[in-house]
Amino acid sequence: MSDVHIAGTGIWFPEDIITNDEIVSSFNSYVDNFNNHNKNDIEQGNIEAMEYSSSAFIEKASGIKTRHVIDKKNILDINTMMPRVVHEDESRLSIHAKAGIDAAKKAMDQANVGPDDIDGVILGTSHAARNYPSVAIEIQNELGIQGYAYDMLVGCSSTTFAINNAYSDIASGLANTVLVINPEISTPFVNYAKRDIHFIFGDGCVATVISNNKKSNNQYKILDRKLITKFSNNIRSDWSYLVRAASDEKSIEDLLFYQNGNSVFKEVCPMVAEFITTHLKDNNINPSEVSKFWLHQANSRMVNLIVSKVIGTDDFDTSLAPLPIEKFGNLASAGSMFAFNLHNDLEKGDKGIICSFGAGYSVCSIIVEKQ
Ligand code: CO8
Repeated sequence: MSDVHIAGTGIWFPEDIITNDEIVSSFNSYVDNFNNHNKNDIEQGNIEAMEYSSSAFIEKASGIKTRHVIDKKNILDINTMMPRVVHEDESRLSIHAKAGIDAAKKAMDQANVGPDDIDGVILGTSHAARNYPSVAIEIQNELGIQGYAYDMLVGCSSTTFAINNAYSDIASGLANTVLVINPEISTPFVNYAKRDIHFIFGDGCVATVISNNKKSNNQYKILDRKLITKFSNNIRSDWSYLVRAASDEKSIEDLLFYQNGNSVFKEVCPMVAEFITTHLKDNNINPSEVSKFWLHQANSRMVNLIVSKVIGTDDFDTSLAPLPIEKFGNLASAGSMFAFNLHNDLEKGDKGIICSFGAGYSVCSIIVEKQ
């Protein structure tokens, strides 16, 4: 079998930026409104008063300083508290396709491939913009790519699981080059009135060309992949086509993203640290030989804790585990490959590890070597 490479990557993110102070100021105005409006009920003990959020908490707990979003104005407006979009329909490109095409073109340029070189398109995301037709097929059509295309959903591991599928397709002889696209437009699904969630997510998209052809000057050979899933209710989204037919009462807010962040933190960190350690050991790679850890960007403390467990010390240079979360927030499954795209200046022969973790739970690590 010929070697399979990451041949190029590209990212897209919206121009609008929200700082912690801005998101906190909006949230706290909502809290004032809520508490004033419900003053009597709060005093009588029927309703709990809402508490303020704080920039200091957000930066300390998550590492996030800013996030790029599709619609700053409406997210910060306490009368909307969500971005405004239009319904998907056949008159225009879908929001995921627009982001995906932009990132895909950059990845194809970097990989030095054109539409004729690509045999398949795999789109992985945490939230489908619609049920069908597949957005991957829409992008395939726009870019003039032949072959096959499909969408897949694996929460925060959608990107790495999609890269894994691309690898398998190439290794099995089904394809030579596959374009993987991961749009994560998360902000429409964030409850901006929830104190423990309102600051976490940003919008963005990453695309990756996986290939057995050697056309790129910046290739990373995929040495090995490892995947695991373990069921957990700690990160959930219950929104689906079944909502229309459900006979029990739930509000839209009940169906949005929710999590038990503290349990996720406690359960996932040791799980991922052990997973990466075992994966490296299985490949006879000492953790000290890893030049870069491109990890899922859920929380900077999680990234640093996982890396310190794997390498056996918390005394390491911050460049070892890049943290685009500081600027972009949590980009759901796109985070690890955003980190890769922005920080992949390794020397020939250097090794690195890409690892996602999140809803499911789902974990995937990919060991790569710079060519
Ligand atoms: N401001 C001030 N104080 C706050 C705030 C706030 N905004 N929020 C909570 N607090 C308070 C709490 O009330 C609590 O107070 P007390 O001690 O009095 O009870 C205190 O701060 C500590 O709260 P926590 O224990 O909850 O705080 P943590 O230190 O655990 O930090 C985090 C919270 C940042 C959420 C952290 O737990 C975390 O990042 N956990 C990991 C979560 C994670 O990795 N989730 C994965 C999600 S992404 C994914 O899998 C894909 C989903 C698909 C995308 C969805 C898009 C919508």
